[in-house]
Amino acid sequence: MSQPSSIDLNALASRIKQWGRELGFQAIGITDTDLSSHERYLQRWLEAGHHGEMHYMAKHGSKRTRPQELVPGTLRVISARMDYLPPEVETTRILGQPEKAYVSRYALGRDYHKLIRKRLDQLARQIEDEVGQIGYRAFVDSAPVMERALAQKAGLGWFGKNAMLLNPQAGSLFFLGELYTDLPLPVDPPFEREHCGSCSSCQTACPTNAIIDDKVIDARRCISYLTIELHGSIPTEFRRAMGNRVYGCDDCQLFCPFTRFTRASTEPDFAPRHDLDRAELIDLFAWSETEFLKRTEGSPIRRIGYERWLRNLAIGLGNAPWSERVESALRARLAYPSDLVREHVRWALEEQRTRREARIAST
Ligand code: B12
Ligand code: SF4
Ligand code: SF4
Repeated sequence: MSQPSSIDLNALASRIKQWGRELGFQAIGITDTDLSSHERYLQRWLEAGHHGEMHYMAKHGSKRTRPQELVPGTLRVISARMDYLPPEVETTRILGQPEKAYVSRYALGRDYHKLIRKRLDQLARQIEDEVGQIGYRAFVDSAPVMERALAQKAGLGWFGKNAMLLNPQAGSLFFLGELYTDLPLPVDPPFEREHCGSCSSCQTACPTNAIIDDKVIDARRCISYLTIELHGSIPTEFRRAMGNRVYGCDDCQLFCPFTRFTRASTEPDFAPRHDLDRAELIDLFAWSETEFLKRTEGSPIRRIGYERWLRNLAIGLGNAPWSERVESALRARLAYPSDLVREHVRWALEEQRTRREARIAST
């Protein structure tokens, strides 16, 4: 850092928040780097194996909870929130239409990582225009950073029982991103008040009972993990409960009373592409690999690859109401050259067969 010593850091902090809003962030907070109280929660979670196959969660040791070990010289973290729910997109109604695919509402449009990192870099450059060169690094999601803990400390919201960071005026359908910086900015007060009270709607709503304690998710049970992070076979015990959720899951947010305060995002990048907010399972299952690659270009969905896409959709179709069309779409994939896909297709056909027989028996 090589800034003049005469900078008014209080005025700069206010301007950073103003610039942040102009760049499309809905909230900006500033905090220090002390995450010692969160270290033990993370440790406990890892020791219990709740991270499943996400080895990257354990790999970086204390770098995750000690920002200065990740980026030497870091003094402050500027935490930023960006809302993502596009306007006029259905949520729970699609969950109630089992022939449709439910794709997590954060994943309907273009990937958020690049967009948010770019905006954070722009924010850093605006700061540099004002004060000269600073040390900084922008993060969003993928780095060993405790994003929710930093956001809570920076005053952006509280940890709900569903482990999400919630804001009383905006719910939780937002992304978080950070700028680590060596600027000694004044810090904001942490968000101390917890608004959950006696509510436990998220725990009741979770289809797979993944919220095993207040603020604690066993990722191995979470549909988000099962559909996005897990590489192999999805344990059969969760398949029926997954319903039509084929990429991520939003239930613990959709059934949260604070979600009604969600503000729609007008970011064009988050607008749904290829009707992913309302597509039929059967139509997505018919995509060829080339179509999948083309249609998910620039989308977060692409990272799971075609095989896992078919795996997830096969479960959705197994849970769909019986129909000749669904059965024949599944049968057409019985010879697909992947054990993983074939195994899920066989399971789905068995579910469809049971439903067909029950239908015949009742007529
Ligand atoms: C690993 C991960 C996952 C895993 C594990 C989830 C989990 N709960 O850890 C899986 C794949 C399941 C997942 C799912 C989702 N994720 Co995710 N995920 C992450 C990631 C990469 C790390 C999270 C982490 O550190 N987990 C470890 C645990 C121990 O930390 P934690 O859950 O935050 O838990 C804290 C609290 O439990 C707290 N705590 C525990 N007890 C107590 C007690 C008290 C008194 C207090 C104060 C605190 C406290 O301490 C813990 C440590 O700080 C972050 C990005 C990042 N780098 O931070 C995104 C992130 C958390 N995910 C995000 C999103 C959007 C999702 C999904 C909604 C996606 C979807 N629709 O499918 C779901 C939601 C699931 C849920 N209810 O958490 C957003 C959350 C935004 C927000 N508003 O909170 C993040 C921040 C990414 C981003 N940049 O926007 N995710
Ligand atoms: S994302 Fe879905 S499966 Fe995961 S904890 Fe929330 S409701 Fe449960
Ligand atoms: S559903 Fe209720 S308990 Fe869960 S996070 Fe929302 S307010 Fe808190």
